[in-house]
Amino acid sequence: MPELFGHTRAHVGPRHALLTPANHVNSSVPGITGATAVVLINEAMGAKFAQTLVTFQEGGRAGQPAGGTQTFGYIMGGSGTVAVGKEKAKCGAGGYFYAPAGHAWSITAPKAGTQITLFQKKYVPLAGTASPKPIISDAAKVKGTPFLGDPAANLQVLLPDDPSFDMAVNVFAYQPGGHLPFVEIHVMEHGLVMLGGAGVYRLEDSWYPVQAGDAIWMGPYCPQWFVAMGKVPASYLYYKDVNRPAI
Ligand code: UGY
Ligand code: MN
Repeated sequence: MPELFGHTRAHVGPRHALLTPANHVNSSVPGITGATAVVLINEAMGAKFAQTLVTFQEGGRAGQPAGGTQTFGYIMGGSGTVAVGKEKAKCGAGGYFYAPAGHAWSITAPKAGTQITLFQKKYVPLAGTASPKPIISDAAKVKGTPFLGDPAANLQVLLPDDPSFDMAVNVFAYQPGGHLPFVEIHVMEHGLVMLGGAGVYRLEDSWYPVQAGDAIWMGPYCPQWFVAMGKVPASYLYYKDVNRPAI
């Protein structure tokens, strides 16, 4: 029981953070009813996006009217009806949606216990490029590729690789012992949630044991590396900002 006597695996610093399910505290968020919402990452932490975990009771609802914010939602478990603009579909675990800025979205009729991770960011338009279109899809339909040729690290890119998008969301799955090939240091931020398995995440100069349900913020230039440990594959869902000028 690591939380006994005030211990925690969590850490919150200026360039990275780890939050575990044992640290969760609910917030009341406009547009979310009949559900708990935990704002894991947002501007108050130093990030330029928000990552929120929503857990529905029966009859719960989440949604937002059209505005300047874009929303990506991923169903971690359970099911519900997703609507983005005029599109509507029933989605189960692995289902996801993307609501561009200017499009309302909602999740209704959730099975009790359904959990969704939301990544939200103010959209930055790119001159001469049209805005992205709404998407409702399923990760099971997205083919993965070995990351930099390594079959032990499989990457699924859930949003189109297209300059109109200023955010990417991917699923990374590692065989036991699979790891990032080198310590990455880059300008892009990440928001991440462990979907399954376990491993060790290096963030700056600290190494953290992590497991399903843990959430991580990596700010710009946060040195990062991951190795999957244990006897089952490990996977995580993660956000990153992309496709915009350096200055
Ligand atoms: O897309 C990425 O930057 C990815 N390789 N980073 C990560 O998994 N921490
Ligand atoms: Mn990275």
